[in-house]
Amino acid sequence: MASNDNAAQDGSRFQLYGCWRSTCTHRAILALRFHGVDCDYHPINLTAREQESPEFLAISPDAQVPVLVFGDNVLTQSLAIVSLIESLAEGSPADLGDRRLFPVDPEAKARTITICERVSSYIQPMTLPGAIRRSIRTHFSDQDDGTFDRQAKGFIDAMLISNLGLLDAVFARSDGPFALGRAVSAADIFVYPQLLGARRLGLDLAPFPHLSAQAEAMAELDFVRAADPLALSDAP
Ligand SMILES: N[C@@H](CCC(=O)N[C@@H](CS)C(=O)NCC(=O)O)C(=O)O
Repeated sequence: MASNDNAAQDGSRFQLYGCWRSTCTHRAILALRFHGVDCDYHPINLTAREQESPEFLAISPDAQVPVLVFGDNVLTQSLAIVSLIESLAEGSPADLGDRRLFPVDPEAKARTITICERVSSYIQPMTLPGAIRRSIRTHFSDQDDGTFDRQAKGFIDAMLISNLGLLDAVFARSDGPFALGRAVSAADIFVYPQLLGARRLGLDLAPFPHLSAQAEAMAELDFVRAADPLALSDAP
């Protein structure tokens, strides 16, 4: 596991284990950049199954990224990581004001988490053909004539299209390019990496005009540029 060392600016020290093509890692980096926090980035090569190596399993037995280590704490699950980053920023001397990923208003906060959940539960798992293919094959199939891969791709595309359609309808009700309007929230940092991932899978986003507008608006923001996964040390 290689390491890319950057000193934390606020005196904290975060170790982030991730992978350039992991949308969940991208969420964590977006949250760190949003709050202007740096980290030491440790790339885990998912293609080489480095997440299953004894060294990585000793850090996190979940065999998944992202993993955020700070002090004695080892955190998995990007929603928990994003929430922790915001809570720690809240505790720092600077007043967050409106610059929050999770709105203070309870109803807006719940809507934010609803969108994060749709991405986490119904979309992101579908964009991991490697993990899905491996586990379905292990349990149900020993065929390798290409039928399985064609069926898996059809299933993945159908799930993606229906869930992106549901999200597009949510964004259609917003009065700005972002999920909740003109200010970025955690919902946006969950949705944006998925849109990049869907494009990588060859999916046309044109049928989702509100999501396309969000992707364009996000790409213009400084903190999003600073979190570009293609700038990570393990990116191709
Ligand atoms: N719900 C978890 C999902 C984590 C996850 O699925 N990570 C992927 C990369 S995005 C992974 O590590 N996959 C390992 C594999 O493909 O074996 C989160 O939000 O952090």
